[in-house]
Amino acid sequence: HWERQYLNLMHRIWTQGDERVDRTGIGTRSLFGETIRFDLSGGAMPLLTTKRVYWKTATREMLWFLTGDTNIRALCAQGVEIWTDWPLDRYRRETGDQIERKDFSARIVADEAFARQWGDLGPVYGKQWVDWPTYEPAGEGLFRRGQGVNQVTQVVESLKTNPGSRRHIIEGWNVAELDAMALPPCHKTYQFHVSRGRLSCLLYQRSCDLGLGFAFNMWSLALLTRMVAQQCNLEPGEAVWTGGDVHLYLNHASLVEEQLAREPYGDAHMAILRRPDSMFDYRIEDFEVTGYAPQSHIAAPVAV
Ligand code: DHF
Ligand code: TMP
Repeated sequence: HWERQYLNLMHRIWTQGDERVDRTGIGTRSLFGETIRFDLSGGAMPLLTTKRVYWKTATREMLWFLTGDTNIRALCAQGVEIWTDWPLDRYRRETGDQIERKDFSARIVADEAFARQWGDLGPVYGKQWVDWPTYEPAGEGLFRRGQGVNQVTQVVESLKTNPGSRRHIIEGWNVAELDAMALPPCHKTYQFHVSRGRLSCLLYQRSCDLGLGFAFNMWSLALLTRMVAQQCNLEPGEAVWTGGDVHLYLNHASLVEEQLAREPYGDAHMAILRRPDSMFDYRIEDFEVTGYAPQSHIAAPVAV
């Protein structure tokens, strides 16, 4: 079962990882440079079965990236709270108001001006993917062009016109704008590859929370590959995940123990129910998952 790769990595990190103090102060055990592969043939999808993964939440996040939006308001309005903790943390620090998360999220949804002031993550994934800023010389300096580069459109175009290229890349790591981001991108580079009519994608993730973020990142990698394959009339190939600093937070001990005691089983599949006109026309109802009967969800605290 493909999930053994994940469980084995979890076990290796927990037993042999370098224990270190990290940015969040929680502490991690970490290994550097790991790979997990998944064959997407026949509609199979890499959903963990040793705990329930909320794939619709991860899918909503992907659709939100593709809109170019970087404000959590659209997520909160759909009940997706996976990004709420970072704006919340900033709001609490800067105002001293120790508002509860659910009240903060409700206010972000209800109050547009409040959302504009407190809900933005800076120029993160969505912005860089569909509107990477460009500049042109003018007089003494450089002027920001109105419209930036839409990397997603360009990759679909290059896959269609020049499938053999080795330059099919979507990049999130905009060096000049890292300071303005709530978090510098973790899933930072997606490279696509066509071979024998099949589309594969390799993700380079510089930093991976194996207990929490990974399940979403692996799903989203496969989802993006399926969407791009559909747009380019290619069959899905492989999803290749590579992690730089792959870690387990020290406060995830009970998750690790519980998950390593479970056996993976079953294969989730996904159908895309229609063929939207472009990468930007998918809706949550377009995705149907079958064969997913996971073991119970395991809650774990997120390190902010
Ligand atoms: N920071 C850290 N420390 N770890 C992360 O995984 C992480 N991920 C981020 C932003 N910063 C991060 C964005 N992605 C969850 C999943 C993905 C995600 C952020 C959070 C999460 O909390 N997942 C829970 C609950 C999901 C839900 O309630 O819908 C899970 O059990 O999967
Ligand atoms: P860092 O910026 O100090 O590396 O912290 C980011 C943390 O968030 C780290 O634990 C990795 C985790 N993370 C993921 O695992 N997946 C994600 O998609 C995101 C946004 C973060």
